[in-house]
Amino acid sequence: MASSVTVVSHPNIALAKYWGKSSGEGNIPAVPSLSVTLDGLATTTTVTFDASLAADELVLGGGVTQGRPLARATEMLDRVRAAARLDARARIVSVNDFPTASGLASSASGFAALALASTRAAGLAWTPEANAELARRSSASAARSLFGGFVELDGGEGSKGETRQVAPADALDLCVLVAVTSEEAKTVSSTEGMMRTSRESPYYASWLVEAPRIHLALRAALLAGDVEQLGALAERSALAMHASAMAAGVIFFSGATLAALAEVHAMRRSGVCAFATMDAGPHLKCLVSSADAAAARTRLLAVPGVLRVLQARPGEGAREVRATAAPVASGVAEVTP
Ligand code: 2P0
Repeated sequence: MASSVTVVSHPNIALAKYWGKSSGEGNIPAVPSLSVTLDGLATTTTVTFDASLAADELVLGGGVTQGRPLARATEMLDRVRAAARLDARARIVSVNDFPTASGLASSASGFAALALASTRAAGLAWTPEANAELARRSSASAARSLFGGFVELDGGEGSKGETRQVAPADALDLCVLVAVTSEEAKTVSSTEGMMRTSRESPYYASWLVEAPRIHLALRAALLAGDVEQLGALAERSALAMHASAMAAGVIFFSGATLAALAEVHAMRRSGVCAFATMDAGPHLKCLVSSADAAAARTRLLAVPGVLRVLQARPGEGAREVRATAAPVASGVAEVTP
């Protein structure tokens, strides 16, 4: 029996960052993190278990993909097959409508979609928490994209790495502007970057102390509806994470990232409540209220090296959608949300 499930999921942006892993099994973060799941950018993934396949197949963005991406997908599917007592291999067809592997959290939405689509296609009726646990083992930030709105992922020695929604998408009037500064794939993966940071950075120990404090304060700002405080803490988290990584030679910023950051600071000096956050890539995400979004977008677009600016708001978690047609060889599934 070939059973096919299509899921749409969105990237999430960490406001309080995860950087570093706990010792031990399960890919549990060394620090707690808190993110916002975005609308506007989407991954659509169809998983079909098919007994006639000799091996798992991965079609990413219309191209047959092997090597490390396929191996990571198979690793997740093997867990699903073991839980469902299923032998069949699977065909995975996935498309992103935003740049892949460039620090725009494509692994987060990708593994969130794959977790939900593969457990459903295997006939497992898992809770979002169980799917988040599966996703976390492949990519910790992916656990957060199973949920919508503002989402927390536990971390630290002794933590089980559980994930939960802290506030729904409409809890804050927040707009996320993604200043895209490169269409290239990044050169250092997040996993490698954080391993190098934990081994080589003289400031990693300080990060482990500071990150949980920022997380707690940011969580309180979120629950109090204080956008300005939340933005300020998000920027502090990003700068602390990057400072500790940079001291190990792990540098994700480009000249355009710094120019965009300077523009965000100029916005603040001119009275606009705008804050910046940066992940494992050269793009900058600007946090503003919806009233300031249009003006902030225009200012970011004028920064040399900013190629385009995507606009997103807090959105929904990963969800199954009805595919109106079977995935075709081009890798594009027609989807009716
Ligand atoms: C985050 N990042 O909290 C942080 C901030 C990037 C910078 O989580 O090793 O792909 O697969 O668990 O989840 C990106 O790292 O890392 C990430 P793995 P992941 O969003």
